[in-house]
Amino acid sequence: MPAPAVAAPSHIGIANLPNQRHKIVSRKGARFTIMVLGESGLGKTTFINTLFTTILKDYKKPEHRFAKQINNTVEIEITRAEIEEKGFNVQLTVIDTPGFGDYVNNRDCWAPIVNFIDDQHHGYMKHESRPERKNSDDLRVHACLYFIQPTGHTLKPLDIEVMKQLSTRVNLIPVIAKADTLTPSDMQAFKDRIRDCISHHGIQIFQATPHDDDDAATKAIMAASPFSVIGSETEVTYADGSVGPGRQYLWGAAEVENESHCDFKKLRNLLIRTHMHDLISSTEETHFENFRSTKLTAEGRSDDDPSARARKVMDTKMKEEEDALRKRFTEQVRLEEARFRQWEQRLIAERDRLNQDLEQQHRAVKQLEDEYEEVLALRKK
Ligand SMILES: Nc1nc2c(ncn2[C@@H]2O[C@H](COP(=O)(O)OP(=O)(O)O)[C@@H](O)[C@H]2O)c(=O)[nH]1
Ligand SMILES: [Mg+2]
Repeated sequence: MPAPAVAAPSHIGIANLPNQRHKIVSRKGARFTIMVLGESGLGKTTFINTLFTTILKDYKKPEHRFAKQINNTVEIEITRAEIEEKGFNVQLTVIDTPGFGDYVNNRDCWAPIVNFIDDQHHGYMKHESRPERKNSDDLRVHACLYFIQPTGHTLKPLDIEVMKQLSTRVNLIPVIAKADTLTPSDMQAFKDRIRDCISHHGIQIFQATPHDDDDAATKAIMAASPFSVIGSETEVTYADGSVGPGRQYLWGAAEVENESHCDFKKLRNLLIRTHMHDLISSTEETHFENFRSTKLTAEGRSDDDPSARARKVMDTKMKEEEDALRKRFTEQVRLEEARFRQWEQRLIAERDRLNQDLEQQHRAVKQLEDEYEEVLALRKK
């Protein structure tokens, strides 16, 4: 049974972004980065092209594309476009990955991608303390679309493994590829099994929260997850006479932007319209903070880490210097104290000597007085 249709405006816009639950922090606009991931041949590249074509219909600015080597083996392709509405800018970046699962040994085939995601957090963490940092290299992933093969059965062990790795690092959004290859009832049963599998394995996927109690659109969007998508770079005539992206078959067309054919529109609304800000803020507040605290704890422990080792050497050196200083200080105090005691002794001796002097003087005066008295007494006689 197809999910209920959502009453959404007909064109893609980001005008209501500032009306989302929180205000976007930067006046300059936001950076929003989506990554697509999954086995090769599932239609990831086609999906990206479909997404850009349908978004950029309304925008004149040219998109640009470039490839980036993330290690010696993996090359990612980056597509960028600035989308703008009513003076509000979003720099949309989509990262296409080459896909994995083509090799006999798939163990750790996702490692370069997971490392790439971590590297972005790490790069940002290093730049965080520098106010003059350059933002253009920031490729922190706000939404990771994981493409699932439309087998009609359930998730493969490889999917489970990769999704587990991703779910602690990014907002993970599962997507069922090539929705046109399953009948609606098979699709529904497939979705149910995937949902069970995800919760059974404790995989954390992105949960769009409704913006208020009667946010029916968000509820309908989340009810459709995992999102089924159809990708196409060609346009077809829809059953209602309109023209849009789709795949033409003898029996008719699979319509990308038809909500009873697939969830492409719901997914696009979630990403570009209703929950872009939630995806950005949860990346910064939850995933980046998770990364940072794990990283800092690990650095504190690790002896293999060169920076931790350097810090340790530094600590030891500082402690030695401190000890030497304390020793010098104690010695100085001891000498000063001895000097003071000698001085004190000298003062006491001097005082005693003066007191004796004084006593002698007193005695002399007394004697003179006595003699004087005697003389006076003699004279009176
Ligand atoms: N039936 C069907 N085929 C698709 C769909 N999306 C892409 N394809 C086809 O699948 C093949 C692989 O697509 P591609 O985008 O290169 O897959 P990627 O390796 O995941 O990037 C191409 O022949 C596409 O035309 C879809 O939604 N339905
Ligand atoms: Mg591709």
